[in-house]
Amino acid sequence: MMDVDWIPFHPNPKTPDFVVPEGAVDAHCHVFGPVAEFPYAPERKYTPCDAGKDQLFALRDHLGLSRNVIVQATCHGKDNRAMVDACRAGGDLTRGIASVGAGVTDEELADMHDAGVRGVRFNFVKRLVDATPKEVFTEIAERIAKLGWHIVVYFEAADLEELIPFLESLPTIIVVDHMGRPDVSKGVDHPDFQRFADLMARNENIWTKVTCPERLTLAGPPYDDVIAYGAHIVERFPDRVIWGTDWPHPNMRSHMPDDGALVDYIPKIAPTAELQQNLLVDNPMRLYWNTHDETGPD
Ligand code: 0GY
Repeated sequence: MMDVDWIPFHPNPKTPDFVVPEGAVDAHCHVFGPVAEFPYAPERKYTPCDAGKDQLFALRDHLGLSRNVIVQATCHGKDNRAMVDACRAGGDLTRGIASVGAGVTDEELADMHDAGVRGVRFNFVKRLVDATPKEVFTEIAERIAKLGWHIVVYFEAADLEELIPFLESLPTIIVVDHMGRPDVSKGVDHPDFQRFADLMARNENIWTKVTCPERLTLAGPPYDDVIAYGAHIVERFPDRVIWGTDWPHPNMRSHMPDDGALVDYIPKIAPTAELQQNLLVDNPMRLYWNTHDETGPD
């Protein structure tokens, strides 16, 4: 049974007014279950509604998007079967990001690579996961670097300062979820957000997803209070930003966004055709579709 206060994804998102460029990638989305086929992990911190690959691919088509990067959701723990199954079903239109432990075997990594997995996620958000020692993450990072994979990192703004040395020690590209989750009551120029922007400025390995205005907002839709944050990052780092829906929007307890409205938000943070092409096509294609694809794992 899903959590009593769980809000299911929007049943009927609008057709976006903004027409995305040809080949646009939803570079942050998830699949949940379906539980009858892919049970949720016993250690999960929430129990969602089912949200399977067929619904995800239907949303992709409805929004005019072309490709998906499916990020392993914490409700499935380190059991990547639902994500891998979706990647295999989506074929070359789909890539994945896994969650693995130190015990993952080389064969399992190779199998995931074959399915389209191109990275792992290190999660530091305490309400979502039990803590993993940094030494374990370091060991995993060294192994996946050999596959040409990268690392997606999820943390809350308050934890960034402590995490910086660790992030800068990692051997791959790092993609930070949701701009490091800034507190949007503070303003773009606040030292907390500038700490994140400065990190990106000095370290070219650090990319970010300019995602989740619906999570960061204090004002609610249409998320005008988040625009300045995304616009700042897109303008400063046009070659290291990617975008995604975050469908089916885990743990949105305040409201459920209309995914079509999330697409309409894109030109507010990427106002020119060139920035939109970078954000939605060129950057995610470079990161997820061009590395090691011909050769497979080393
Ligand atoms: C997100 C955000 C959240 C959840 C997860 O894997 C997850 O459970 O990522 C969240 O609750 O903030 O990026 O989907």
